[in-house]
Amino acid sequence: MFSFIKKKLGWGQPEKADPADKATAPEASPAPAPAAPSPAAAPASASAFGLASAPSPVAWVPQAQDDTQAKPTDRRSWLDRLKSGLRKTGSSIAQVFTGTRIDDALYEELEAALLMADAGVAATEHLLADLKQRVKDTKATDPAAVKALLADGIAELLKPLEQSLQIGQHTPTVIMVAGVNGAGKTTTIGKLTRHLSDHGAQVLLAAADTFRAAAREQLAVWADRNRVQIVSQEGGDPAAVTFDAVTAGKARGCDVVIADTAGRLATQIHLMDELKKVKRVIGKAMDSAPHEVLLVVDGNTGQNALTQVKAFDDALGLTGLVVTKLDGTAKGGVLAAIALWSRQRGTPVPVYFIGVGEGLEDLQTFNAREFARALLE
Ligand SMILES: Nc1nc2c(ncn2[C@@H]2O[C@H](COP(=O)(O)OP(=O)(O)OP(=O)(O)O)[C@@H](O)[C@H]2O)c(=O)[nH]1
Ligand SMILES: [Mg+2]
Repeated sequence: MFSFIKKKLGWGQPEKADPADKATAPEASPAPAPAAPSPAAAPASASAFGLASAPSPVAWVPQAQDDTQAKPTDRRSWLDRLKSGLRKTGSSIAQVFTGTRIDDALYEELEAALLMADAGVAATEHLLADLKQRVKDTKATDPAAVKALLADGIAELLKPLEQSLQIGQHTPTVIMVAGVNGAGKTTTIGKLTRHLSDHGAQVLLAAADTFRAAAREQLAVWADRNRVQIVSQEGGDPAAVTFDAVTAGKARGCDVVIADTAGRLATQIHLMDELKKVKRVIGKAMDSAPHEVLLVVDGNTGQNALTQVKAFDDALGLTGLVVTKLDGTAKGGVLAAIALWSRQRGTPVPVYFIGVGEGLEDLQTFNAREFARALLE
């Protein structure tokens, strides 16, 4: 799920054996978190990361492509949910290939199906042109073969989005999380925190959504469940809370600081300015930070997801995405649109995780090939 820069002791080891815990929702955590971190809990120093001696990243959590022995069942059932989520839409790209001929009618139907699946005009045109070229090159003659070529084309387009979140290059690694209201920011942070702390990382959460009291409480619940530290202030300023959290994270030698921010629309200028200020202030608290600026997007929002990505990128310079709720009515094609936009941007904005439900195990790494297949089933 993540790549961690190898730490001298304990890191890079397989996931802790606690299958029952993983299979259930986070309520399973036995003990409550300390309200405030004690100095005694102070942790690994920055020197604990052997960057110079161990420069290669170590993947910890099962990934479909390189860790098939650990928890294959989890990954499979998750993939089934992704498939059934995408199937729900009835966008039926697969339907296009049930005939016997490859002709203009097939390409027209495919164009309509891709547009219906939220791929957008540009990515649809790109995929059609790419497919025609592949058909020509391979001299494919039946629709089933053409469908496989389309899967190749989609996987190739999506491939640059498939990257691991890197943790451990900085102490702490500071991650700022943004997105529109209800996209799944806080839930994603909770799931991520659980995975990180399960692997021995010391996490500190910044409750920078000071807009609603309930938001602070929601994050505190996740901190409790995961037994990690949290910095929050009643009615505080989001930038001030984040500054305090990063400063505390540095002083306590935390591995990761994650800042939860309030949901907002990119069109709300003053709220976007507030977010920019949070980012600036993180940089004041720690020179190289934030190391990641993640946008959480709800996969159900279709082409609007691309609009959000562009707008938040303009304001903040995104380093990664989390696409949630692909178990709902999401059509998935928007990832092709994001991939094409990423290509034009020069540097891709990777999709670190995708979410297919509310449970812990429902946040998984993005795999381009799996996703392409799921889209065409
Ligand atoms: N079905 C499904 N629900 C999800 C997923 N991710 C999050 N949710 C749900 O979406 C709802 C909103 O999630 P939050 O994490 O509170 O969203 P948020 O972006 O923090 O919301 P605000 O802070 O209000 O902007 C919750 O009910 C979550 O359980 C997912 O992948 N699938
Ligand atoms: Mg929230």
